[in-house]
Formats: sequence, C-alpha cells, structure tokens
Amino acid sequence: MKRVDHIGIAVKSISETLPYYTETLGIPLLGTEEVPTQGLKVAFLDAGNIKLELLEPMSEDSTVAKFIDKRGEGVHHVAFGVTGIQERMDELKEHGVRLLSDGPKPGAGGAQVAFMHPKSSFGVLYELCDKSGNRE
Ligand code: CMX
Repeated sequence: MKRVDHIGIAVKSISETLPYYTETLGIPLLGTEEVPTQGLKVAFLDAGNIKLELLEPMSEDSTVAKFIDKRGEGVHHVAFGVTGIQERMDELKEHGVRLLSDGPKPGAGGAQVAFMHPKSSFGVLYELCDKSGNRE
C-alpha cells in the first residue's frame, strides 16, 4: 500500500458537521452523494494530500449507524488508493488477512472498494479503493 486516498469519518449529520470542516477548518467541499449499496450519504472534502469522507447513515441498520451507536462519531476507516483491486485482495488473503467480501463492490465516486476486517488489521478498518476504472 503506497497511498492513502481518504479517511472516513462517521457523523450523525453531514449538514450539521459540514460548517466545522468548511468554515472553521477551511477545508473545501468536493461534493456529496448517496451510496445506497452502503446505506450512506457521504461528503468528500479536499484536505490537500488526502480527502476526508464524512459518512452519514441513511438507515438504522447501516454499519455506520451501528458504529456510531457503539463508539460515537469519529474516525471510521482509512482507505488506501490501489489499482488492480482483485489482485491486491488476493495478495492480502494469501497473507491471512480477513476480507469482508470475495470481490470488490461499488463504492462512492464510482470506485470499486473492499474492506479488511479490523480484527485482522490490529483494530483498524482498512478499505481498498480502486478508481482506475473511472473516466475522471
Ligand atoms: N474500526 C475499528 N473497529 C471496528 C470498526 C471500525 N470502523 N467497526 C467495528 N469494529 C470492531 C468492533 O468494535 C468490534 O470489536 P469488539 O468485538 O472488540 O467490540 C468488532 O469490530 C466487530 O464489530 P461489530 O460491532 O460486531 O460490528 P459488525 O461485525 O457488525 O461490523 C464490520 C463490523 C467492520 C464487519 C462492518 O462495519 C463492515 O462490514 N464494514 C465494511 C463496510 C463499511 O464499513 N462501509 C462503510 C463505509 C463505506 C464507504 O466509505 O463507501
């Protein structure tokens, strides 16, 4: 892994949280979108060398809603930017890392994403994020 693409931050409400990021911290908003496959609304902010992704659950059974109930708002995951996501997943599996899916799934911004279970990553939820199929 050579590059962190973004850090995911669980929030109860993007609209209530955004002024802190954009006005108090002066971090520009790149955009918001809904990611139905993850039960989320997300906002991406441009923090220079990496992005911040605010994650607001759209339903009570979303994994992020469960996270907030259990741990409160805060840092939720770290996403590595990768290419060849299926190969990266296969390599991690060979090293005994527990992945949360057999293959990549559609994520925000047209990316293909996959997650490593925090129990096999020393307490951190890591994401692989592959945007190489995007036209941007
Ligand atoms: N970071 C670190 N540890 C976490 C965690 C997180 N974000 N979420 C859960 N855990 C820990 C829990 O604290 C728990 O540890 P203990 O047993 O020691 O208490 C353990 O992992 C199991 O967690 P859980 O509360 O039982 O929750 P689940 O097993 O239901 O879900 C997880 C955990 C990681 C499997 C689930 O959150 C998941 O599938 N995540 C991947 C998808 C995802 O996170 N999507 C949101 C982002 C999408 C995007 O950015 O587009």
